[in-house]
Amino acid sequence: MTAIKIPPEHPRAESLRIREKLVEHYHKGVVATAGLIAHGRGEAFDYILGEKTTKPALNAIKAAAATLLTTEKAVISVNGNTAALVAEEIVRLANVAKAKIEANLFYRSFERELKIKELLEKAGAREVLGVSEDASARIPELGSERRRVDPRGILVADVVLVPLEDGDRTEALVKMGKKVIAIDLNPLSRTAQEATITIVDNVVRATPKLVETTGKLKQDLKKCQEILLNFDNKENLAESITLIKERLSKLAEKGEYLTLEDEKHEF
Ligand code: PTJ
Repeated sequence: MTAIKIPPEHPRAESLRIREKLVEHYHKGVVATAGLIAHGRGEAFDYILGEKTTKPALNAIKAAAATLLTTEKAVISVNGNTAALVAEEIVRLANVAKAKIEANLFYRSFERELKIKELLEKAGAREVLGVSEDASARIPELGSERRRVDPRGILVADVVLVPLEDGDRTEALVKMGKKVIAIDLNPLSRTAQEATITIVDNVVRATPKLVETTGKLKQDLKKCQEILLNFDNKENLAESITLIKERLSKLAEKGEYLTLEDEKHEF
């Protein structure tokens, strides 16, 4: 499979580059077939959101960073799409937040687990939990393959970061008393609605921002507590949905095609 050459001046160059990365990792066996479909769904929401990190997303990123820094056992759950798009940022986040990394797949196969582990190790990860028989524990009341977790990782975590997740596991993890930080472009998804903190943003933009914010807040635990005291996930999600509504109304009022590039909206 030959990768296409994306002209840098193409108005959708960045979006095409992300697609190509996923397709490339699909052919390498990292991304599940359904991962390509999931990305398309994400792209649609991203387009509507203006392909920018919005104010509510930034607030959620701050709350996520504060949570990672004020909890004892943080675990970053990595699936195929996340590994393909942001492996290096995941490793940086794990280092700055002192979090563990665990592979956890919906479409689980030993081959994919291994490929994701290799990819993360190549990006600098010292340890990747949850591979093969290491995933020997089970999340109660969960039917999917995501129920299989590492007893040193997700099972005993007090906070789990779940980029691009399905709703069932988020619900199950919350039921187990864990805090769940979701990164999901769809503010209406069950994951978004059930998580403790929902970052409605593209994992490609949100993860580096989360690394940066965690680094900045690291020395200021008082500030972390203040951020958490003032954060309400339901209110923040409602703000994301309102932004979508307002943006669509604005575009409809203009009555003409408006590209993301020439739009001057303030988030
Ligand atoms: O690698 P596996 O086997 O664990 O499978 C991973 C997928 C993503 C296929 C699996 O978890 C799945 O089927 O997920 P869903 O139920 O399709 O949900 C994915 C969610 O992520 C949807 O709400 C999408 O809108 C959202 N999404 C897709 N791409 C991005 C995204 N959110 C943030 N950034 C993205 N790039």
